[in-house]
Amino acid sequence: MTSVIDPKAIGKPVRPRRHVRTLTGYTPETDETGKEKWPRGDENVWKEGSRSVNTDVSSVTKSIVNHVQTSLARQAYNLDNLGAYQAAALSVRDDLILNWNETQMHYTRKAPKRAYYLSLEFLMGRTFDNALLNLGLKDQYREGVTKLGFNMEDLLEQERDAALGNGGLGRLAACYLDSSASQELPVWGYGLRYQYGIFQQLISPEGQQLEQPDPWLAGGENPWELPRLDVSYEVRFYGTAERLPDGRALWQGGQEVLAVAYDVMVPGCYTKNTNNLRLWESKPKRGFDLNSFNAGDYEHAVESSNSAAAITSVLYPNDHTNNNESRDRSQLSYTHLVGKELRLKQQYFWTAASLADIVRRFKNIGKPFSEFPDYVAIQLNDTHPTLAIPELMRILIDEEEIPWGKAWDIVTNTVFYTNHTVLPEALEKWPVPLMEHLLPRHMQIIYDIVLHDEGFSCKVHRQAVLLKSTVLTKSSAVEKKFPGDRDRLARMSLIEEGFPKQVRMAHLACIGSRKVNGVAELHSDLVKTTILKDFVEFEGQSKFSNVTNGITPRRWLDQCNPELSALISKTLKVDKSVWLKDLDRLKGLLPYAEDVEFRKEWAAIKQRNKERLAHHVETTLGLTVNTNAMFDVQIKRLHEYKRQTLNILGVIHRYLTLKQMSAAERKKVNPRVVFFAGKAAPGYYIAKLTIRLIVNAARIINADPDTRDLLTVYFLPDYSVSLAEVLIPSSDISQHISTAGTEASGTSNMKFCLNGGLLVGTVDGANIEIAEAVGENNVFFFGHLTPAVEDLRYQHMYRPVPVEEKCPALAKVLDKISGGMFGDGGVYEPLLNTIRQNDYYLITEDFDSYIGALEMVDQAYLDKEEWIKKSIRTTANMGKFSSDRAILEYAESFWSIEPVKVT
Ligand code: NBG
Repeated sequence: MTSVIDPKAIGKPVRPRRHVRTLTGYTPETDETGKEKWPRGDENVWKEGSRSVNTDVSSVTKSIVNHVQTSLARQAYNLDNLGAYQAAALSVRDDLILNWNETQMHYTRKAPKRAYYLSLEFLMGRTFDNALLNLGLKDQYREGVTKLGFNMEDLLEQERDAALGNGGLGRLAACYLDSSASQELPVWGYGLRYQYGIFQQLISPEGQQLEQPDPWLAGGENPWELPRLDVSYEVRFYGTAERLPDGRALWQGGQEVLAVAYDVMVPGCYTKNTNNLRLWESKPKRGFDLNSFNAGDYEHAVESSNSAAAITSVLYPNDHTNNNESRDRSQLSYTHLVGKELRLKQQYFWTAASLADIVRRFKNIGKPFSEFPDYVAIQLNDTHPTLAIPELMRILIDEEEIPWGKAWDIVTNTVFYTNHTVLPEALEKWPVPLMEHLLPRHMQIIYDIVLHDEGFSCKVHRQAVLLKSTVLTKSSAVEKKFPGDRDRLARMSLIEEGFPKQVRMAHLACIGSRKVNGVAELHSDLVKTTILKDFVEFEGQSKFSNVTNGITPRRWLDQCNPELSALISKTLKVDKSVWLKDLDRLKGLLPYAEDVEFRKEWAAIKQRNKERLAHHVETTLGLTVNTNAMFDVQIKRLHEYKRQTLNILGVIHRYLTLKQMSAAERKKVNPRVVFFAGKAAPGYYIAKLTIRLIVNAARIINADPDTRDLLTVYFLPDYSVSLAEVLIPSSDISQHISTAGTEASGTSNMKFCLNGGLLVGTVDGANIEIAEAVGENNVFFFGHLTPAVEDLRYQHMYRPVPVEEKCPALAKVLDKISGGMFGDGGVYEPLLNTIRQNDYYLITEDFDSYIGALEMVDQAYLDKEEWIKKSIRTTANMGKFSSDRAILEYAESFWSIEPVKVT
């Protein structure tokens, strides 16, 4: 016996651990006759021991009480609402796990082609209610919880939102997961398990936005996830990449961290299919750096472990602005230096872990890599996961020893790219020196794509490989098609010249993908005619298409507006399990627009939803809301292009107009309550000033006895999915008023219309398709159209006309603000100057027609019966905007996957 331990072995497992799979992945072996063998022990004992989903009230209560006793170690004596929520959630979790387990087993057995949705953001919101509705167990749980002496609504309020996203892009990803499971499609999501989601927003007494971290996991265990500590991969950063003569490279050294999986169960609606969202958490490879530890350098030892853990610690708030004035100077250095590297690290960490997992699962099927695209489709949600392209190349070439041309074929038949913005400032670019430092091998691969064939033509590349020529002229394929067109070569290059040079991620995503799509018709056209125009000319139209976004009617109607959902089921005489998955059935409501009784019920539900919102505002902010007024809502991220500024300037204009009216005139005015909610990126100075203006304008306007019955304004802090669920069903109108051509799609517009709120908007994004679907007479459009925007901007630059001349009504509003009507006018000057000078977002151009549209809204609202008819017709025609339709388009036209029903 020896007592010596080799220091090199410390921290390493005694025996090398194979990747051990628990819960999923095993499929039964068969005997000679083909009959499945029971893997171990007595089959009957196992079967007697297993349980199925709780479906009756008494098994529900039993399971909740069990969790109170054992999981929580509490009793009826010391159980509060939070404890009761936790016990009930754990009970639902048990049910979800049963379905999830069966689903994963079923998919593994069937080995169908699967799709993977890579998204840096999943804005899931709360899970409890959604899970109950999808399982069809809401009533049983409500009854059970009541029997145990609790109130279901109170328990639902205990859950914290999972806010792992910024806005539309992240919420879209969540809707798509719901639809994939509901449509029984074998789709997995891959994302990051941030310790901190999007920041919490507070508003100071002066009206300033303050940010506070969102430690959403701090409350203890999150019942909606399964830690899978056995599923982990090593991910490398930095180091050196040495090219080998055979075309491979050896990437070594640098930092290695561990990616550990957490699985989030995604239940489909009225089906057993329960899909998976796998979120990665970063951990140090060993507890900490043992060399430093042994040398007594504890600080260094802990530092390196902290740096690994930091990778998934926080979600980045998106802060793209089109000029430096908009940005807080103090944030410039921070976001640009430290933040940039960490963000790139996040992106690589997540794509590398996800690909390692996808490749492992594919290898388990035992097929050759040439068939990879027959089993795997990878959807890039925007450019954030674009590194998946060089990473898959790296795996195929360096690890699987597949030649370049074949590898490129595999990649370009597997990957699909969705673009979510054409705003130039939001297109991702990474400095070449940073990429070279952090990901030396990937930079080599990107250069290889540029050098050998610019990635545009495998044929050219194969020739290069055959001829063993290492250097083909840069962009040879493009050069061949467009000889002498140097500008085009420069425009299309993956590398943008400059100091420093930058990698253009949208170009890489485009050439490495099989299909590229935008998210609404207008947006997809703009993608093809602006940012990717050269690529369309080079590769042809067929690679580029449109999939208009969609929303899940489960959360955005049934869950947030249960009374309306019940009325629809009663009226259509079909169970909600049917129409919620076949949303075109809403068309059946159209004839009822003519039915007085139905209209009464419809209006009464809207009224109760307004009261619910008023109650929420009262209990959270202590403010009283006039529920007899029209509710006018704008909720979205604060951004200049979304023009919350236009809205608040319109509100002030309305206020000034009211002030000038006689008492008799005021009597004829339609009372209005305006709600705003949304977060500004912490470093986005101009957007934060807009919040400040809204809050201070609200303070003055709401206190004015002359007008307060007719106009009040609220800024509801800390916008979230859960807040949206209360706001959306209550709206009479909602505002989607981006400068034409800037909002790729918008998805809250769909949610409002589905709930019978009418839309005020510009001819932009999905507004256009909504108007087509519901009828233009049911929406209130205004403003310049996309083709006019560039010319107007040019005029602003070179032939500016003063606001006083162009738009006197607006000039008056701006003067009042400068003059101090809402507190020190000087504070707002930088915001007002963006309008007075340059006016990039065309507020001076659209103001008059915006006010005109709001007047039309007032007119239309006078005729209440006609208004309700519009509301009913709007809901009835929203079938197209179900995320089920959208996900089926992706499944059929892009991924070529089919439903795999779990029976
Ligand atoms: C956003 C667009 C929205 C769109 C969502 C979802 C990004 C980069 N884009 O208009 O601004 O609805 O994506 O597609 O977040």
